[in-house]
Amino acid sequence: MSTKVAVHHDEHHDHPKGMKHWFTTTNHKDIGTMYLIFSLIMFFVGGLMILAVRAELFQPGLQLMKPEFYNQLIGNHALIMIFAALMPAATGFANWMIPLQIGAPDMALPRINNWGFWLLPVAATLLILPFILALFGVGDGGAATGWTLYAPLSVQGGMGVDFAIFAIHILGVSSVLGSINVIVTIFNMRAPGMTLMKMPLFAWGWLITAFLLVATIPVLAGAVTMLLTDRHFGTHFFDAAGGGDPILFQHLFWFFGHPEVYILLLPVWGFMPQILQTFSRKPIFGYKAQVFSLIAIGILSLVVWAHHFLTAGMPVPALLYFMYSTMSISLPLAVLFFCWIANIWKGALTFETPMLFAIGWIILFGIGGLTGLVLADVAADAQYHHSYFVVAHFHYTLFVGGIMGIMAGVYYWLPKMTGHMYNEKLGKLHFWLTAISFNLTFLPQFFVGLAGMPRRIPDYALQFAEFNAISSVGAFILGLSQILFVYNVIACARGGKKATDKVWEGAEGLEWTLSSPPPYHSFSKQPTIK
Ligand code: CU1
Repeated sequence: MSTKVAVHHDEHHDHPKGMKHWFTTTNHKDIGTMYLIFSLIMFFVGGLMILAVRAELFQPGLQLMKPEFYNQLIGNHALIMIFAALMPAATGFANWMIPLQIGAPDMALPRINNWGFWLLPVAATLLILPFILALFGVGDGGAATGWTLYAPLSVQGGMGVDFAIFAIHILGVSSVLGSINVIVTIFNMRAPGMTLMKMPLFAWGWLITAFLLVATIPVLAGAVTMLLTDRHFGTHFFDAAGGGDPILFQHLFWFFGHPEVYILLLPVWGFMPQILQTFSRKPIFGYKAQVFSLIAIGILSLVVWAHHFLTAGMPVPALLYFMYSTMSISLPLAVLFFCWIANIWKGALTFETPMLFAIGWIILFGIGGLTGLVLADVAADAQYHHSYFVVAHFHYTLFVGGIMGIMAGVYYWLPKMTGHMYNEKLGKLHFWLTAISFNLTFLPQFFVGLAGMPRRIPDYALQFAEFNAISSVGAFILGLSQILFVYNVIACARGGKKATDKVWEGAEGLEWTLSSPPPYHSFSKQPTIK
């Protein structure tokens, strides 16, 4: 028996043209595209901020800016990269792919979907506005507290902290709306026969991501609201003199902050196996093992938060608990790594740009994972804490695991989204420049960190000079290389060689999971359930 799944019927509606179209669209592909474009723009805003930081750190001795402004750049770089670049990119893919992968005509809540997106530019404006106001002599610039907004510094900080708090509230509303939409879509809109254990792994990764967001964003919203009332309404939640506790803020923040790391990674872990199987011409290895590992990591990520402040003072049993629970995440994560490697093992490999990014991603993200294991060690962490080693570690996880992963997805799906092929030569050049300059930037940071250089300082001792110079040169090459990416994406969207139905020669219907209905056509056709 064969059941035809509902096809798109957008053509039959009268759509407004121009900007009004984008403000009112409920089409999941349109909204997905807006998320991806927004993400790309903010990637450059956050990138420019950190290039100014790397310019300051090029050599010891203050050169370019006041320490206060330096701190503002560091904190807002992180806020923008996490909330305005990485999360929207993953949400953009969710909008594009989840309905197609599970055989739904659109997302379940299309108008909320539109609203969820348009909250983002508002929040991003709030993050950037204090910098612009400061140019006109109003206020003292953005939050200078780091993205973590730790009390008591953030209680005393300037106007920028209020902007950051309000931006986080709006970003949180946007994320929760998007997450509810993903959960409702997956639970209610799957095509007949598409059971949960047949869903493509990307939908699984996002389902778990959505639950994590719903569980943790309200805690962050509560924490920054308490911060707001401490700042302006005389409460003392985080003020020891008034009976409060500054460490409480760290607990609340990282109860959100640690799962946030997995929120950024789970969607990528979801689609990466699809890329690996396409370019190794082998079905996904260990589908069920991967699903259960994703779930296990999602659950574990909720109970390990205090490893971010092991040195803040905790009873020994708590220290041991947070150490062992953190380390236990490496078990399901290792299962995933072995599945990815087994997927390409003895495959008929070809190395198109998405595959280059995928393989570079496995290797470099592996370094991020292993150095995380090192940091989880309570005894050793006393040495590493607040050093540049931590900065290097989380860029191997978040720049590689997040951004390079997203780039693999962009190159993989771009032909299907635009109907055109991107320039393969430019894509490969972009990969090699990115991978090499990334290592040039962040490998030295492991060494200066181990040698004792603290993070979040605008100046440093003379013995760290060489490694910092190398790191700054690497960062500028890394930044410039991304222009190739933008050029390639825009050129692909505007024209070029037509993409074929199958796009990737080796895919042959293996694009999703073998157990799922393979969509053999372009994305505008729905899969047929046999
Ligand atoms: Cu963490």
